[in-house]
Amino acid sequence: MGLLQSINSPQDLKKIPSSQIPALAKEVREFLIDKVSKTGGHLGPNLGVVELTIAIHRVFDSPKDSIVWDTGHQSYVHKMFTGRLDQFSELRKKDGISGYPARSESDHDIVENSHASTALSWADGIARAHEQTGELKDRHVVAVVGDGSLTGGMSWEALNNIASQIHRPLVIIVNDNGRSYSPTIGGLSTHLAALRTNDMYEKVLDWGKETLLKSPIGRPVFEALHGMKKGIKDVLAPQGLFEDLGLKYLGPVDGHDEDLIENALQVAKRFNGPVMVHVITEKGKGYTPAIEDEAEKFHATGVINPSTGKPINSGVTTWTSVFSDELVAIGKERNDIVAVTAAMLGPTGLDKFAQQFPDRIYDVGIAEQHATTSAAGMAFGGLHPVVAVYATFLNRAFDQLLLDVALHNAGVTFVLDRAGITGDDGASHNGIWDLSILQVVPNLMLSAPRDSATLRELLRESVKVNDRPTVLRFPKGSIVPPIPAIERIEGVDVLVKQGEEDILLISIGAMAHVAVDVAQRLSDQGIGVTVVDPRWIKPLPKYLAKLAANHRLIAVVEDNSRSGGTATGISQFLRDKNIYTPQRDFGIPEMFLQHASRAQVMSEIGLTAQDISREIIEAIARLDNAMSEKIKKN
Ligand SMILES: Cc1ncc(C[n+]2csc(CCOP(=O)(O)OP(=O)(O)O)c2C)c(N)n1
Repeated sequence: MGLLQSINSPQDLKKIPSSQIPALAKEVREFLIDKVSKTGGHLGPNLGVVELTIAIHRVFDSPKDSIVWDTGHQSYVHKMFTGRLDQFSELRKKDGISGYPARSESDHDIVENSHASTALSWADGIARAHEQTGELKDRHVVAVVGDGSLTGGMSWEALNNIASQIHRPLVIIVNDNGRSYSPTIGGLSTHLAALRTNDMYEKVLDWGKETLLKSPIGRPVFEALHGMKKGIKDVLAPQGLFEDLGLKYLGPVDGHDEDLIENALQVAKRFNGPVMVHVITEKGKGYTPAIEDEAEKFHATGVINPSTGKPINSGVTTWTSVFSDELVAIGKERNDIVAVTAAMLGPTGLDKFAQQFPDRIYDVGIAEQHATTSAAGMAFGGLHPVVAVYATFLNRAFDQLLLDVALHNAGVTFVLDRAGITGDDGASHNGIWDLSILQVVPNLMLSAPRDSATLRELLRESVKVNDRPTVLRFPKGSIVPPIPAIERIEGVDVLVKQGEEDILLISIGAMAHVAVDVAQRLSDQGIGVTVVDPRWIKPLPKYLAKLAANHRLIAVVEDNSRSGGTATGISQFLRDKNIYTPQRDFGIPEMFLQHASRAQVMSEIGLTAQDISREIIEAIARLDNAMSEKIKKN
């Protein structure tokens, strides 16, 4: 690892002779495979951007120049060249480096948001700021956006703005590997493919590289040729969408030929306006198991055996796989069920549905807003769409859910995977806001299954509702062992009933196993406890009010922000019924959670059975004291 170890900053990288770049790229790939196979992470995307990242840091001057990575999952190589090489053993671990750019780690990192399609807006804003402060000529702004992230609506809103300011320099690098997780879909990807597969154009590039770069005057001539490409391109491929928008288009450039990319970026850097450099890369480049993985090219992986690419912990049943199988079963019974994904067919478990019903699956690209409103249209047309997204990405589509789906009483089922604390992907990947934002949506029905049986059951109940939206949320990872109810009363599952009616523990979804553990600890202390799972948490079952009135203290346990979540909904529901039983809310404090394992985060914020039972015991002791004081006074 000689070359790589010698690089602590972009300045060091600039000193490496061009002839040694292929050897450096090889070292980077070996390093990535070695480290990411042990920690898990976005291996495929990073293997694809090795030469691109090298070229960016050799041509531009970060952090004076701003480099904005869209989504940020492909920033590992950037981290390696900006002083964090020795921290990769702790990638995505508590107190280790994040899997995304992080301002706390480096001045070279700008955008921490792991939600896609924001880079162009960020870059536009930074360039506007440079213009205001008079730094536009000295400080370049570079946005790196994947062809997948380019399908998101925000990218197009930004392009519309960027293209209208032809005097404002801004370099947009489209990292086109033809894929999001799976192949990118839609008209844009067809357009990129048309640009990409222009043989004659490639030949021009090859000729440029082979002949011109070898001669002493070759480089300037070659760069001029790049500048001329528009003309060539227009002749060969008249569908110049980006040029029609007003952007200078450069490319396509072979994204694994560092020399060529450097050249294109030099031209782009000197161009005095917005310019798009179209770079063609291969996801998983240099790693056979990734190349052979037709489904996702190792987009994101867990811990794997580096030589085979096989997962170390395989074969567990996940919440996702239970949903996946049940939806296929439902699909066989009902032709009106269709499924919608925003570029996440495999991760949401819709791949099985797609295989079984290829005509009833819609991959809309990274377009959660469009997915939601389009689903409203499908419901209007007589279908029952099931929109499967990660809980955190539903944030994007709140307005569409509120006003296109709920206002129109559309029978759409949203399935929110990765709800609650997801842990190692850091702040923006946690699904801890859905129960709060959904509380305010009129007509909406919301449920949270606690195990596989309730997941299947609630999914079936959800898709039966055709006159309003239903939402089902469950967490990441392997499913918990079954937690059977002792009885179901008026829709409420009673999970534990021990001793007097002291504590009513209302457990939301997958927190049931924690609630049952808390109950055991309380009853060990002689405190009576009833644990219930309301199953439907919006609207709340009326029977909950009856139970609340009969207990001395209510405790709500949920895997969501404490602000505005289910606990807030429950206390309002009870007050409206004139029930004033004291209530304690256990959930996630209103904060952004740093990356760590789920268990570490839970323990840090006090969402463990031990913490919760201790607080309940203290609360009931205080109530008892207050009561005995009152008795004494009388
Ligand atoms: C709003 C949003 N939806 C979904 C995702 C999940 N996601 C992460 S990366 C990715 C694919 C990105 O594709 P692309 O931009 O082409 O980058 P590549 O991984 O191919 O380099 C998706 C869908 C996300 N990060 N943000």
